[in-house]
Amino acid sequence: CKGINGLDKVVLRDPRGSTAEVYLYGAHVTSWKNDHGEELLFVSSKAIFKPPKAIRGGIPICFPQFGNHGSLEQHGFARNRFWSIDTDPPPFPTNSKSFIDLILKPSEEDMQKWPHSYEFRLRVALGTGGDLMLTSRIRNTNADGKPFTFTFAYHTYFSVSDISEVRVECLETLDYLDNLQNKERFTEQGDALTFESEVDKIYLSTPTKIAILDHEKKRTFVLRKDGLPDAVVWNPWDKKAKTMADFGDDEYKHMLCVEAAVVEKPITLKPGEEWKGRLELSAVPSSYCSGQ
Ligand code: TA6
Repeated sequence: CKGINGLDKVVLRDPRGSTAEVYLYGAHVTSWKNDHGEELLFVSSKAIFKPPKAIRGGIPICFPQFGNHGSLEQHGFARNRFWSIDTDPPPFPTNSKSFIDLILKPSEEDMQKWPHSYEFRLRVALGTGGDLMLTSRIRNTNADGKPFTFTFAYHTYFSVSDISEVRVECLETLDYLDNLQNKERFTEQGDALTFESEVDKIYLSTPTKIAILDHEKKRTFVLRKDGLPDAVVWNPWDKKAKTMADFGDDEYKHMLCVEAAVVEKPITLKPGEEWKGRLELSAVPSSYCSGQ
């Protein structure tokens, strides 16, 4: 169906009532609601749904480059391209009742910037418990025998009631690169992460499960990931928020990015090889012990 500015989008509905919406532009998930109809992702009220600008919020797909770690535009070009619905995907079993398969192949223009051919298949699926599952399958289809190397992130914006009441668990004691200090490497001290200023850290070799506790909403987001060893934690806070035209001055209080990613050790694929990166998001009552 048609979304904002007439952009095509797909709406997924689970029989229990949870929903998700994904725009073909950027294969960009912009909404994930639980079975009470509560929106769990953050999208800025000033988001610009107009190519070639990336939509501010939801789950931007960062490929073939995360951040400015390379020669391409920030976060690569996949989030700024029109994807197609993959009507004939290779067999890929799922127990989801509601999912969509999208595919991106390089345009001539993209081949100028990144001279490789690939098939990037993204499956967005709603699980029976209202979980949101994203699976990326990226295959090198270079005819010239050339391998290629990429970095990647699901740049997920979570909706939170008050950033100063949010904790992130499972990243304690890990090393991270601090984007605010020249990407220098540090070690996280002891306790769960809390937020009182701008943060932009790439945690390295993180566990497969990360928990985001929203105290006020009595809700815990749980990220489960596979093939995505790193996790980026970002909140622009007040000063940086004011510099972003597509982001409200106060919106930093109601969002947190925790991004399942591959940054420290880029992926190299030979022709014919395929990489898979899976992210499963769930939102559970906060009595949930994130240690489970
Ligand atoms: O994921 C954190 C980050 O790399 C920050 O440095 C900040 O630039 C953010 O992504 C947003 O990037 P964007 O290009 O979407 O404005």
